[in-house]
Amino acid sequence: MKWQFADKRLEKIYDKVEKRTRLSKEDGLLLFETLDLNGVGMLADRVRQRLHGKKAFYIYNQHINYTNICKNRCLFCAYAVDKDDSTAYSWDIKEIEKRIMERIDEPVNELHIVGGLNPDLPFSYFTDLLKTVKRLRPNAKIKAFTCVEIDYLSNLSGLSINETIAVLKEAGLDMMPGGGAEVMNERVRKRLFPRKMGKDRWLEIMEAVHRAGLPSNATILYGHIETIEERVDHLIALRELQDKTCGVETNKEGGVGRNSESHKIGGFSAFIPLAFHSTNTKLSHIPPTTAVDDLKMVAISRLMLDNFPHIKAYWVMIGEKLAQVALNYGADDLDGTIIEERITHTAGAKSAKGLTRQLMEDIIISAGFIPVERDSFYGEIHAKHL
Ligand code: V47
Ligand code: SF4
Repeated sequence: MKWQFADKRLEKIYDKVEKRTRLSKEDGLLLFETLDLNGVGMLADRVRQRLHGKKAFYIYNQHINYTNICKNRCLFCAYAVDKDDSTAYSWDIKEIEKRIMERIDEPVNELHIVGGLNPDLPFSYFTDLLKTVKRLRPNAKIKAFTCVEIDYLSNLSGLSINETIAVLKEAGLDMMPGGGAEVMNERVRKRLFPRKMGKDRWLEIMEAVHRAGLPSNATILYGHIETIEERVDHLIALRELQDKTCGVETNKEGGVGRNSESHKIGGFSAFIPLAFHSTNTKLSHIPPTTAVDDLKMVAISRLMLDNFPHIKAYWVMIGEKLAQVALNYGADDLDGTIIEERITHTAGAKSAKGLTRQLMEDIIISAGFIPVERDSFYGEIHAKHL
């Protein structure tokens, strides 16, 4: 029986989804405007089930936020401070080594490493950091540095973007996280992150990263001053870049749920909507996102990003409970077990600091899905069949 939409306008999107026709900007706007949340969720779930069936992925990972000193001082960021702030820190290589060794007996598969732009750190710090982590954790993958850090490191070293990526890759960089794009729009950038790069530069660096054979993720920071149209434009810009690098051989070892093949779907692996948390920021008057907005953002990302293999429900930002529900609204990945996430928790996130593997699997199983522990390239490590 065909789904009965509360908002009949969604029927034309249903037809497109069934025929695998790409959704337009107008479709994206309608999906945000409609109050028929379950209708939007059902559409996203059809795509999600087509791609991944009942599988829900997660990774055993560790976050390393090496410094909170940052010269950019974006208005939405609670994490960054000035050098002379009482909470300022910058971990030297010995400290990084200590943090890795503290958890060396755990089966960590991925190190997620990002930090502020701290002018006191020389370029050699970053290559030493990668080499040290690789030496201590040779079997784990290193997902590190946003486009903002790559741009900064290129300026710091005097190397071109391509040369910078090559040097970092040689030192151990395996893939890049999705941060730094925020909302790719000049109006929003000028008001919230004027010192940070704009859309064209972010896309240019991501393209270079993909062409160098490194996969990456992409994100959107939503729930502040951005309009619905700006969200849709952001998604379409990412979709276009993914189309553009389709055919470029990014060496994803495991590929998208496959083994030992390079894949041909473009360099983005996963898209992660990041819900804005305003506590301790210069935008503390902005209320938290609602559950409806969080679920719609996940579902519409799944529908608009037809060339992205994975959509993450980032439990750190939307909480474990809503992330569980999001598995029915288009998400197929809950990110990681994570210990010591700092960026969102400094901005008031109430979610746990980390999840055990057992808790992660319980969350997935009780939502009716099959937990699949994965590596950074979505190679399956362990699937718990029900
Ligand atoms: O770019 C900063 C965001 C991002 C706040 O690729 C905030 O797997 C909410 O990119 N409220 C960094 N968000 C985090 C990131 C990420 C996270 C998880 C997984 C992956 C991945 C990437 O955090 C920044 C910015 O958009 N952010 N401040 C805040 N107050
Ligand atoms: Fe610095 Fe990143 Fe925070 Fe902006 S979001 S102030 S670049 S750490």
